[in-house]
Amino acid sequence: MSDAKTIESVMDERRRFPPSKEFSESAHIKSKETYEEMYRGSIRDPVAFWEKWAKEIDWYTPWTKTFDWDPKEVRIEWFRGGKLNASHNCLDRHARSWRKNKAALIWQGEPENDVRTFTYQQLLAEVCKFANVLKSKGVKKGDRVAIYLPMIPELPIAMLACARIGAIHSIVFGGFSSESLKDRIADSGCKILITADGSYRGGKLVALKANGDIALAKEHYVENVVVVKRTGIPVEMKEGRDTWWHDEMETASTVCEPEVMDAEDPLFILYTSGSTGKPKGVLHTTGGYMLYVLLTFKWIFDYRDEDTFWCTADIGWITGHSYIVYGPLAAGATTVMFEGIPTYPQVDRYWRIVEKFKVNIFYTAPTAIRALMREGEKWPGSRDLSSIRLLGSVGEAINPEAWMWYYNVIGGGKCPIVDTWWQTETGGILITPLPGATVLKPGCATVPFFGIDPGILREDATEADINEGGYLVIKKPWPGIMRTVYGQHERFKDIYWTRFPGVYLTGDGARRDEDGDIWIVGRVDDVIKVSGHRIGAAEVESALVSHKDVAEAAVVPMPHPIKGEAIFAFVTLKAGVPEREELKKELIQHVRQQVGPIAAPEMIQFANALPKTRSGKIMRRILRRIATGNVEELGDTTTLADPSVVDKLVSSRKELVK
Ligand code: 7RM
Repeated sequence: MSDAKTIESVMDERRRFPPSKEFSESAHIKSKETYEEMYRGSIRDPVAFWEKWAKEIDWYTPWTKTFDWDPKEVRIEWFRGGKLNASHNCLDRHARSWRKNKAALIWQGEPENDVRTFTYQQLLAEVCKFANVLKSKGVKKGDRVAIYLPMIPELPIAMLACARIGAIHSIVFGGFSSESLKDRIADSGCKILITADGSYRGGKLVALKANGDIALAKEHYVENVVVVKRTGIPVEMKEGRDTWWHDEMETASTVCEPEVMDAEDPLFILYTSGSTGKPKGVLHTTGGYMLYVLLTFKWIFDYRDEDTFWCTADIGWITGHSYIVYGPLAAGATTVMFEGIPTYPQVDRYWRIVEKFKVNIFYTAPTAIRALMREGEKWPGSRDLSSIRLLGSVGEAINPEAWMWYYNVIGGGKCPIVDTWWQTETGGILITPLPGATVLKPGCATVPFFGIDPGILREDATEADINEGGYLVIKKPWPGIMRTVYGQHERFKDIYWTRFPGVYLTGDGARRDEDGDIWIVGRVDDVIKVSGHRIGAAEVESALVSHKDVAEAAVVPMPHPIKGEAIFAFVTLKAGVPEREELKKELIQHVRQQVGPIAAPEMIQFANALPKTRSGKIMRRILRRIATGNVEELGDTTTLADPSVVDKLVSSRKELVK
């Protein structure tokens, strides 16, 4: 559980922001009463609720059983027997309607003049072409396709092409290292890799293809590599394996019938970090996921056909999968996609894009808000943000100060903020305000979405009292929940369904206030959220230990004013290795190479020994407090094998702060 201090500080928050009359009147969900009535219905009879709303999706064949599950084996099935295709739902059905010439995707490249807009019919044509390219490479239904691309239109095109032919995409964020890419390609047995020569990042060029080549130097099943030319940096093309995207697309047909998929056929795998071991391949299936992202998108972002929606996430993370691509396109929306970063060429880049495309709904992360807040009001103040009518936040709890700035400076004091809590595993948003119905509280994720039945449990599985922190669980499966860890169903059961049998364990702590609103307190496991990116302590530790001079490492979060959390590493060197400042730099570099730049430790402290229990378990609770500088409240240290270890760590931590 997080420190009592954090809990107290958010409990002081007494500001309330009810939706305005104008907003509520035109919203999909217009009042608290409507929300509550629909919510109660969805919990009393989830089958009837989801059956009714499943008609928002196009089905080739209707399902025969809406929901079935075996809590013991954790087999979850939604819409058994139902047949559909995700790319048909995102493209064909709109291209056949009045939306055919509506902008589906507006892409803003990092260079200001790189803008590409795809109508629904144009996007469909591109997707069909690439689907045919995949087919020509022998990719079939059920095959895994690795995608390692920057934020360029070819990324959603490749995703939807996979969905069209029933191949399972596994997208690897462009900021991950070749080593991480290699692990992910191997774990899911990908047959083909889609990548680019390089990518732009804050005016610099990053080599992607070269990373791909390193990843493929080891054992794998990859037969083909398709390379998008984005930057023009030189690459090596391996004869017989590597081809250019533009060459392949030149002759590809724009006609490709979508594959008829079962509701429970896999749609994608996305790797995510947990407490232990290597990242897990979170597997999502077709019917339930598509329905869940469509409905959450429509109602939480209160989407109307005339709106332009912009989610600033990278498609390499779940937020981009669900709320740049699948949710918005399933709803027939106009979705904006941005290649660059918020601070390049200047810190007003986001606000320029809002102004340029007249963005109506803007969805970003607290870390970006804090970074831009620091630059002052003059940047947003000199751009016209009046098109915005709704704001969203995701990735970590938003601190009330950032919330107020977002509300007043970006939203002009008139736009609701939806603070959306969810996870890679949940597919879509679970806890969030409904903007026309919910009274907002800065820093509070508020209420469950329809069909979501959360609990906050004590160690002994009883329900926590009002304002008592506990484990956040969800008591029953919803359509968007992951179905398994790819190839490791036992791991899925162990991680999520064993601590409290039969309920989904989120890994987060939460409390419910006197109004019944849910406040997320933070992770209760060893996951660190660095700038909203999810990093497993175990991965960073194993990267550190793989360095020749390191004997042992323990990694914990430390608070950071912009990143939210940063990585603090305690490192024990091998006997005889001197402690040098240079070595710290080398270790940081090593982690960047092994995992990726996002996992680089902020601070390293050398430690002769780490605090351990008599059974040899590292006591992270103590290390967390030391890293935070919170050494007055170290708690009970009597169970340590050698309590003097702690005193040494505390005194050397003090020296670290100059
Ligand atoms: C969407 C995403 C999931 C973890 C989750 C939380 C944290 C996400 C919020 C939040 C407080 C929020 N997927 N988290 N959103 N905490 N308020 N609105 O981030 O798989 O990468 O991370 O992120 O700890 O468990 S994720």
